[in-house]
Amino acid sequence: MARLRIKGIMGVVGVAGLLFLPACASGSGASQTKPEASAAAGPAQEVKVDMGDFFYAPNDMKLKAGKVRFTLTNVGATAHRFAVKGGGVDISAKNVGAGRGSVFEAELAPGVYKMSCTLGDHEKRGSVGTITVQ
Ligand SMILES: [Cu+2]
Repeated sequence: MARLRIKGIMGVVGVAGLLFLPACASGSGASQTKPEASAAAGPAQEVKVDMGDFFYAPNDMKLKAGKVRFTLTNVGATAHRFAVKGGGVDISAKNVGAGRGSVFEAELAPGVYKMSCTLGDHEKRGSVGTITVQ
């Protein structure tokens, strides 16, 4: 019985230690942030976009200014592309084949952007949407 009780206390201490260590580490890391790293202050926003024939889902998104990581999934039967245009920004991910995925990162300032597939006439057929960054 005595041994069991000691083990129980040790277990609690062990868990508390595990919880405390990561919190402490992240706190000191933030205070030591270098100027070059501050551009990516905080984690990138994660956005998932399904690209289909011919649509984007979602096709109207609202994001916060800063780094955005678009996780693209081509749910269509033909290749698609993800391009972001507006406010001096004109960037594009590489073509994503049917059934494939891709990750595309962009640094976006406040403004309204058009996201579209610039392959063929896909935009006209519906592969287009709006990104509003605040
Ligand atoms: Cu397309």
